[in-house]
Amino acid sequence: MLAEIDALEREFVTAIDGSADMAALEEVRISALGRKGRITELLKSLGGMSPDERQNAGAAINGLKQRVGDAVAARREALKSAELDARLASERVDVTLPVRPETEGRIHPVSQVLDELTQIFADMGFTIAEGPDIEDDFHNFTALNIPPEHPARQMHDTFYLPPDAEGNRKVLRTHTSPVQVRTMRTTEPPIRIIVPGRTYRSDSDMTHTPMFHQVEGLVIDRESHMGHLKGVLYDFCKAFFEVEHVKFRFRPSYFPFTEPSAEVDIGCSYEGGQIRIGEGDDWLEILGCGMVNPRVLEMCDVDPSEYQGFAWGMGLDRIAMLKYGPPDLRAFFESDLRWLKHYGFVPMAVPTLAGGLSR
Ligand code: 2NL
Repeated sequence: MLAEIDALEREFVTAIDGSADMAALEEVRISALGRKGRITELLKSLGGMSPDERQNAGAAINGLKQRVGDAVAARREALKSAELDARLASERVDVTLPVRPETEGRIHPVSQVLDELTQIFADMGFTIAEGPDIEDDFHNFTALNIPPEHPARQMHDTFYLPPDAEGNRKVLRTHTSPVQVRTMRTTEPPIRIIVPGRTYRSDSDMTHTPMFHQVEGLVIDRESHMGHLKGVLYDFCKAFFEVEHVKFRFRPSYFPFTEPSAEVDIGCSYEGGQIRIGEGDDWLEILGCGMVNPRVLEMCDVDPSEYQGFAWGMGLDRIAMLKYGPPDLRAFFESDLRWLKHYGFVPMAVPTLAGGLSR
């Protein structure tokens, strides 16, 4: 009897360890421990034995049942982990492979142009600054030398929020300049920042949307002057329009926050309905700029006897239209997927100065 049990154990353990998968293992388990299995039959045979025989054989058969059961459980764990390893190996993704070009999503022209500007100005040593869309009167107007009677303050241009308990009305910022105000009031010069963001004015037609995007720049240092301003903007124009030379002029202008102020025009021509940037007999206005008004410096806690600086501002949507050609500004914000498919950019084609901005 005991020899028979030993032989049975060797037979089952060999079969269990040799089972190649879960189904084979289950077959072996049923043939040993199932309702009609050989170990189960052995246990049934205990009924026909004498009490002495039964005590010895019972202990031996139960020991066999226990060890065969343990062997099945151990083999099951081993098969499971081998199965998982095989699945992990078959599902491995090589993230270093090049991306397939046929992706569906597109980068909006405004985002593309913003990424290009970021590359250009980061290369010149500027950092990006951002601030809240909802501003108070001081940061949006007063600190920028825009007096209470100035037309930009009137209801028809500015979106006002309902008044608070003290009767103060916050505004949706009408330009990104309040971010420069906040930076000057909290940062020790030298300051070199680019400020992109959403801006809001109550205006809507072919070339105006109530929400639009601006990029402003600010430099504050001890001896920053108009020559630096012109150099920065000239280099920006060449990099952005991806040309070797740009016809470029400063035209005197007026802004309350700069003195003196200028607008920048670049040369252009129209050939067969297509605009060419950088040369030609026509002029195109692309941005406004100037030396920061000393009164603005004072209101921003910068000492005008120690520091001076320059600033500029431009419409991001407008230069996106110029460079990439969508004709109607309103379509920019209609989320029409056919429009985005036509004017948008493939996500993995990230603009860099070395690799080309828009290739
Ligand atoms: C335009 C002209 C401009 C500025 C923006 C600025 C900001 C501070 C101080 C001084 Cl905090 N200036 N910004 C300066 C000149 C022009 O924008 O045509 N924008 C669309």
